[in-house]
Amino acid sequence: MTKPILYGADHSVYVRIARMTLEEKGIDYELVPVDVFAADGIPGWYLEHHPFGRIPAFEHDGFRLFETGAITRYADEAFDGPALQPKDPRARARMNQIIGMLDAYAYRSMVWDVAVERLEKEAPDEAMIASGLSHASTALRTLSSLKAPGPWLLGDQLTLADLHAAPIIGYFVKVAEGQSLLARFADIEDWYARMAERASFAKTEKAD
Ligand SMILES: N[C@@H](CCC(=O)N[C@@H](CS)C(=O)NCC(=O)O)C(=O)O
Repeated sequence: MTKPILYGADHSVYVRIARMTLEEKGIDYELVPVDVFAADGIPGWYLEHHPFGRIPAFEHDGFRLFETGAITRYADEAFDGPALQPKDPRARARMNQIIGMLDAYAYRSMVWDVAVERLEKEAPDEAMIASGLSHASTALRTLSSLKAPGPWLLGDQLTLADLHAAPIIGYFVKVAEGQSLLARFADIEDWYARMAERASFAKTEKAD
């Protein structure tokens, strides 16, 4: 089998989720840079990999995928390495619930409405940041209520839910408001500190 290819940029939260998964599995892969925010638009060739022009996209022996959740589940199931999904149906459903919740309700509010707005805008939209923080608070409270006892979100097994959540929260805590909100959820703050110590997290950290 040939080395899988991941298309994307190292600043992207979703690319980082896929990269952390590949790192945790011990899969050797190639990261092919794609700039979806390029001044002259998304490269035409890339739309054949991802018709919506988002990152990441993935390719393995001619098999192409987009959508991070599909990529990470494939990487877990098609390659050797530690299993990143629980076998128990209820634990697996909980993992999938957390991933779905993060995609639907946490990513936009934490990353775009709060962190990007605060970091990148000359005149940040304070109403957008306040609304983002309110959604982020609900997401963190829910994550805390869904978290199983133990070091990781599902308990003793590190799963795709941990690898999905860490890059989103990692972006959120780039700003002071993110850090203070996270500090109100001690179990999630402790979990995040454990995630931040993992080699897969350090290796995929974008140098500013
Ligand atoms: N549903 C997609 C979301 C991917 C996504 O939104 N990626 C961001 C980067 S973190 C992106 O490509 N943004 C470009 C844009 O919004 O135009 C997935 O799961 O892969």
